[in-house]
Amino acid sequence: MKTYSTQNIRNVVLIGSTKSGKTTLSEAMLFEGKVIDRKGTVEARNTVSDNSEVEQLNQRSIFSTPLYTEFMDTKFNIIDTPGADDFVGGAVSAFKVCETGILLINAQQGVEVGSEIFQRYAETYKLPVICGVNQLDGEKANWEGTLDGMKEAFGKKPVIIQFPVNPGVGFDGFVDVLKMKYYHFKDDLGTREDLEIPAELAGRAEELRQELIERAAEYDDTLMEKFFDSGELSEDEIRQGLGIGIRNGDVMPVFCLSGKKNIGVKRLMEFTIKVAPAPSERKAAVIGGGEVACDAAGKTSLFIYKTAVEQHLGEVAYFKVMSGVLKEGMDLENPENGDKERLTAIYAVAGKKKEKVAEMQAGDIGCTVKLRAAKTDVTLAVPGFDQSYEHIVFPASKYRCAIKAAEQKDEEKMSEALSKISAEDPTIIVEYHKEMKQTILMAQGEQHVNIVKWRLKNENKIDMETFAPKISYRETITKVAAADYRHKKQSGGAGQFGEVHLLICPYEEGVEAPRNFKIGGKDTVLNIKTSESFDLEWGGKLEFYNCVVGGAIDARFMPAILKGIMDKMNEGPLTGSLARDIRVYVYDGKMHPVDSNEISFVLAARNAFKEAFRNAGPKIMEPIYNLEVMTPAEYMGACMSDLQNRRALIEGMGTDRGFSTLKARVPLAELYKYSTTLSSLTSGAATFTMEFADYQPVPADVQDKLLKAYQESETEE
Ligand SMILES: Nc1nc2c(ncn2[C@@H]2O[C@H](COP(=O)(O)OP(=O)(O)O)[C@@H](O)[C@H]2O)c(=O)[nH]1
Ligand SMILES: [Mg+2]
Repeated sequence: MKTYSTQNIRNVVLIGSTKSGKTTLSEAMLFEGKVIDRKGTVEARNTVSDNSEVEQLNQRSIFSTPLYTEFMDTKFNIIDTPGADDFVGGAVSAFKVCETGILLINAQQGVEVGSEIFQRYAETYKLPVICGVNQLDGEKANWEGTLDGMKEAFGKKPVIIQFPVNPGVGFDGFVDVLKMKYYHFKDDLGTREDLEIPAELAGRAEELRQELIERAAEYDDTLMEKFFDSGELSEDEIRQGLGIGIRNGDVMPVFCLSGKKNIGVKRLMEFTIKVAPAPSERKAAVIGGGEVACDAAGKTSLFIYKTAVEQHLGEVAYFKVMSGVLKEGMDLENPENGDKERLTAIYAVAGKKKEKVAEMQAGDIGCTVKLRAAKTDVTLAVPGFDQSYEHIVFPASKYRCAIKAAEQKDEEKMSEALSKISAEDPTIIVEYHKEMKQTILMAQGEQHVNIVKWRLKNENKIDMETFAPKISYRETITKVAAADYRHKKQSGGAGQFGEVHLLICPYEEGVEAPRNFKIGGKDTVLNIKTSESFDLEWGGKLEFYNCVVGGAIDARFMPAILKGIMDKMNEGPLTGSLARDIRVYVYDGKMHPVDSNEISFVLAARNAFKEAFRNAGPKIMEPIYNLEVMTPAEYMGACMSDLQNRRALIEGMGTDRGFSTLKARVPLAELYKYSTTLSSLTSGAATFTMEFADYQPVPADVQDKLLKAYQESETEE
């Protein structure tokens, strides 16, 4: 393969709902560019793109796949992405290295949830979008219906460049109102005749051309003037105007396609090459501010956007050359940590097919193998470059579950396999939760987790079990209570003796420690001699006051008393959860001249604290999350009543980009598998985000249940 210059490279990412035909279209693009001489099909499991075993057996795209084709003297890099929201990580990392998105809409289905979700992502990540209405050859193809849906979902953005002739099984061509031609297809191999527009379609074509010109004029003053003066714009001027609109995200040009029958594929690529942004237009932001131009004259740098373990190759790192020229054998380093890497070989990639090349210019996408440490999201550059590209911002996890290997002996093997999976797919996060003593898997959805299970089973022979994660409850008190405890042991050798009188009350931020109490029916003023304040590791406070008078307990036993209390704070008396927000006053006690020692006071304090806690209106607190749901308006009622069953506190409703939004505070305990439920309630049309807010006491009935469950588990042990 020849070396392509930055001006002759285009990077596009294919997006759209599942089964819109992205993989089939990518195959057609490779065929048009003669990178392959026979087209595979998704059904026959022989496409270039869906080439991993897990994808072929599941008959769907799960990873993003880099491909390329050569067309009009341009290297047209394509990243095919999975359509399901659960596998969105692949698309989001592709957004980092592509300048344009091609959004496919299935004309047999109209605008689908997936189309809207991806359009929303493209907007969020500021990716210019060109739209292909695909599968126009399908039995149920509905052009007008699809267009109506697009206007509803995308507002004014869609601008028609082409309309189909004979949509449905006889689909054999389209009228292009930019070129003012009728393109007719003679076979399924994309053999095209360029014809005059037939008389019966001329009126419609004229009308759409006028609309196109008006829209193209909208984004540039000179074009607008010319349009006012002459009512016309040239083909190049239309492209120029559309180009501006596309870059601003105001225009989404609409093309006609059948990826399966190779109709419209060439025209779409031609337009993309001529009108969509070139890599050289995009500057990439670096950590700490500043930008680097995508210029072959600059210092060499690349960004790894994906890694995968592949058969016969080991770990493959997929990158974009961000600046300069990358040459085979170059020594680069990771500017973030100084790690050195040699790029012994570089390849142009079309799925499994990897073609060795000697160099790649800024803007190109390729891969390398056998890097020592660099993974997804890492910059490599020549020494002295000293800047790292901003990291990919992945959507937050929407699904959390606890996991363990079905066979204890596989535990370590599983954790190794999982760390490989999460290096390939950073939207899989595995963490050990120290407090709950559970391993937690975070992902984009239940399907995403199922694929992880599948891979462990099929690629590593490990069965992984998933279950609801334990909730990190907290315990606190609501009232004042006092308790005394004497620890005494006098059998055999040395005796043990310690007696502690203490009082506890709730801690409130910003309130001074109270001093006046009723202890045993008597008004008492506690005089704080020394006080210690602890910010607990698990959140909240413990304040510890020494109020002992008359030397009833030596100061040297105070640390032991504190330790006894901390023991119980670590394992709350109600359910064994961590306790928080408590003030403890140690105000009296007794020592024995011989038998008193530290352990005696630890035990006395532990028991006194435990008893006081039980009498102080103890409460279990649970983590509350701020939840924000985005849904089409028609599902708002269903989402709302579902949330009410989850003890949610609805905080507000609104609208955002055509969606209804709902904000609520919801206990974490009620959010297990929420993404699955929300998806089935809304046919997959809604999304949500969740974020930890604070701890709140649980309602009485929930507290009773938790207490009972804890008592049962205690007696079992
Ligand atoms: N009729 C018709 N079917 C198509 C077309 N493109 C894809 N398909 C079919 O739609 C299904 C999904 O295609 P695929 O390329 O895997 O879609 P993806 O999920 O977007 O990658 C497969 O059964 C394809 O054969 C098309 O242009 N016309
Ligand atoms: Mg696919």
